[in-house]
Amino acid sequence: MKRICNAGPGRNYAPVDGSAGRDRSELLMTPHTEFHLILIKPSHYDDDGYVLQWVHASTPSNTLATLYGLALDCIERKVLGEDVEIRLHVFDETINRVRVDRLIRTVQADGGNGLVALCGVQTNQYPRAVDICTAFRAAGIQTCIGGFHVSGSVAMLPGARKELQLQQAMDAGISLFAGEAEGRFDEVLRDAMNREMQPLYNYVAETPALEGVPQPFLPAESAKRTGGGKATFDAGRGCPFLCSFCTIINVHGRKSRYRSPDDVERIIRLNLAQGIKSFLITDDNFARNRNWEPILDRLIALREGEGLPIRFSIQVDTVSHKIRGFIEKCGRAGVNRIFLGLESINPDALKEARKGQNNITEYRAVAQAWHNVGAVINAGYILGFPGDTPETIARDIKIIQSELPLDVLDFFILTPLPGSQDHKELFEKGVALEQDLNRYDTFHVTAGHAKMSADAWLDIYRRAWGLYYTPEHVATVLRRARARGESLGHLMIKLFVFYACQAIEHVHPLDAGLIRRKYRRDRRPGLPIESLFVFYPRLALESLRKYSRMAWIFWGFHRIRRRVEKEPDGASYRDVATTPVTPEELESLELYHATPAAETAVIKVQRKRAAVAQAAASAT
Ligand code: B12
Ligand code: SF4
Repeated sequence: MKRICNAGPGRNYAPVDGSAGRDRSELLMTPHTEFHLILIKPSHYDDDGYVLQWVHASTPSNTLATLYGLALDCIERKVLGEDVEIRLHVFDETINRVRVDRLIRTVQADGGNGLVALCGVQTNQYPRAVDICTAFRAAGIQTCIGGFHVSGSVAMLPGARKELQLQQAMDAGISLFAGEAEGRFDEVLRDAMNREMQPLYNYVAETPALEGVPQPFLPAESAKRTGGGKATFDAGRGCPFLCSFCTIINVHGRKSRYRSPDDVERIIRLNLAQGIKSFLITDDNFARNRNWEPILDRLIALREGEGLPIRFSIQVDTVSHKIRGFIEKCGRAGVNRIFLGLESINPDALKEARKGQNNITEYRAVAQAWHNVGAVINAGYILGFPGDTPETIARDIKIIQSELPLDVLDFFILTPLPGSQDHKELFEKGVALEQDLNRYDTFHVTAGHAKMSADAWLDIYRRAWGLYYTPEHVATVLRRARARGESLGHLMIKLFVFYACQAIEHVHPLDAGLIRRKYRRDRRPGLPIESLFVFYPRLALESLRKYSRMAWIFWGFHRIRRRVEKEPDGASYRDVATTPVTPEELESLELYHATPAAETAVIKVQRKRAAVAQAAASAT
């Protein structure tokens, strides 16, 4: 999707360096200034210092889509004046190589007016973003970094600009933007045009309303190379809960802000017009979007009324089944995959993480409720809570396999992300934390642990994938899906991808993609550029090894699928995890007796149920 000029819904895409897309005679007749707006969602560096890039990445960037939508709106409204043409370039670095030298030449050839906007920069991407900006700054081109690293740091530790590496960027002439860009992007563009960029735009305290603001949009060319042809949008922002590892509540706030059903319908239709039918709704917790019902009603009308073939992936919490009508309407609206923040099956860990809304006695019910509407469940699991050891983690994975009907399970290393309460507390206590921000990607260890060395922690993190995705368990997950009447092809691919990304690339699946791209010269500053004769033979050998391993793993998963498909009586398969929830299971399942905290949770539930029964009895 690189080098797209002023492309938007209903317009033709035209290359920036070509004449197509502009009426040259018109340009010659009017006084004319060019302003290049270059949107870049940066990637980050791998352990060898090369930029992590793929031919096809796992997920599109919604932040990039949001900024792209805002940029199109600025172009439409000619916010820089009638005589200024804003030329828009967009790069998702996970799939596009950013040729800084060429971009500098393009901007300079047109008079040097422009802004390089580094979009949605997370902590692990911040060093890469700074490196890209530094190269543009050396050529005198203005740059600005926005996203969760800047916003989270400014929101939680405004006095730690140096420690969180914000001050160094500002000193190097890079502007920073904290907060959300809706309603503020014009100001940034005007300042860039006038060459009056401020070191820091700080809007973290003022979260904008989302109804009627420009909608996220990316041209199909990009969407087709990410997430298998998915588009993204945030139907809302903000979450009411208080998880201590979470940065979202401290940046987007705890109050639900949302788009209107009309906005959502417009996003859907724009994407359908470019052949995209599948969507990732990026709300961290769509179940807590206060507008969920009108939005779902509209989606149901589009699906059931007009027969539009739309499908959605959403993120929800573990008590979403308690919201009356929510899951049923999601199913009718076309939700076919959910991301569930399970995080742990140990109530002590959940309590420490202030994730009080997660009650392990609800896990089986919520998972079964989502399966009943045909959704694949992708649960997130965090490794490294204070009580965790390699042994308890291995035990917990076994319990999950046999007692919880989850499909995909993906693991994260507990990481004190700047912007979270955890990070703030550790920082204020002076606890030593990883200084290389590039490693805050949730698959590197960045803090100490009371019971595990950094090596032991990383080792169990890497082994956890193999412990969950055993051939036996892959077969079990497929058998459960077959008993629900689902076809197994897509689910098998998901299981394969989540296992293979870690096994082959040692990268989290959400950060990964298909077929690694690596450029010799795109290496982290400070590391040597390797010689042609070292780099290319090694890359060739590495690729050969990786792709033969990938083919072997795929073949293994494929064989399991074929075997399960042929098994007799597949429709009547049932195991402990898929057995409907009963009150008696509180006595029998290991989930409820693995730790003293789990037993306490059970006692509490039993007492509560007894009190409710007693109250009901005395009322009759
Ligand atoms: C969807 C999502 C993803 C998607 C896409 C990424 C994306 N940014 O779109 C995928 C699956 C790829 C992903 C992966 C990961 N993610 Co993620 N992701 C999200 C999620 C849920 C939504 C992002 C979003 O669309 N937000 C809505 C947009 C509009 O808000 P925004 O990003 O803040 O952007 C606004 C402002 O920041 C500002 N802005 C942003 N950039 C710029 C630039 C300029 C110039 C200006 C002026 C303004 C500006 O304006 C924007 C519009 O208002 C967020 C949580 C959240 N609610 O944001 C986590 C989040 C961003 N992810 C996070 C993390 C850690 C990751 C992973 C490392 C692992 C993981 N735990 O999932 C990987 C990294 C992989 C990668 N290469 O990106 C963290 C980042 C925290 C941090 N301090 O680094 C978050 C905050 C969640 C959390 N765990 O706390 N993620
Ligand atoms: S439920 Fe999710 S979004 Fe909400 S506070 Fe917890 S981690 Fe953050």
